[in-house]
Amino acid sequence: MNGKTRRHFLLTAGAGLAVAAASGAGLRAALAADKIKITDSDALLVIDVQNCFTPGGSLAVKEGDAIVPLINTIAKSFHNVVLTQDWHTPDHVSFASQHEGKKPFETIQLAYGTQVLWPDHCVQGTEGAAINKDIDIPQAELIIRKGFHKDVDSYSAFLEADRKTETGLAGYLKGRKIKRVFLCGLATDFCVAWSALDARKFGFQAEVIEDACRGIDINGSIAAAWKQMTKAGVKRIQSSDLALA
Ligand code: VGL
Ligand code: ZN
Repeated sequence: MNGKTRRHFLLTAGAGLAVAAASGAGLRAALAADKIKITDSDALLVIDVQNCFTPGGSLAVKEGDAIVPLINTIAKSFHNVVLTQDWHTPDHVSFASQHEGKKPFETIQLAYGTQVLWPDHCVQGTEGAAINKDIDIPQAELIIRKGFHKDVDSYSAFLEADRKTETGLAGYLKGRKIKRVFLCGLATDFCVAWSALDARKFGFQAEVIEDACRGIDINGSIAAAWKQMTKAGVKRIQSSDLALA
């Protein structure tokens, strides 16, 4: 082998080794090393996966039920899981039916700011407010209900729409030494986004699992929500970014 041929042989052999190392078990290990590992100081927040928000419900989110199997799979890797339930009085201020001449998806001004008006949904104790029957997360340790004050809405699982009244979730998570929350559920542009933004406000790391959420999308509200979340330091991830059990 002359010098030139030998150098060519070494380069070729070297490239072959690199390919071998990057395939099969080696590749799987290399990719797994990059994935997000879930620990006991993490919690999964499963936001509002309720009958009213899934197809057939009064405020149905497109494909709202399609995320249920994925949420169940993701939840298996978490020790700490909190579910939320939108939980309104029958005469709730966020219902268009309570405002003469107003239709769903119009807005009104309330003392705490602009309120979108919705079809009646998630009324306390009704079938529409129940968690989707296919959600299978037996280890879930807390169900936090929100929006139960007649005159105040609460998209956020942390803070009501007056931006003052706490639901108690931040205190609970701090008491449990949780540092980071992962969010999934409904709807990306309302309850998921507001909860993720408030998680940051209360000092938690927050990561939204995009493919485990679905949105309502009123006049570009999904894109606007992502923009706001990114600005606030909320990470936008996919379920494939997680090191799942
Ligand atoms: C929600 C609108 C009204 C949500 C709740 O869960 O995103 N959206 N109430
Ligand atoms: Zn609501």
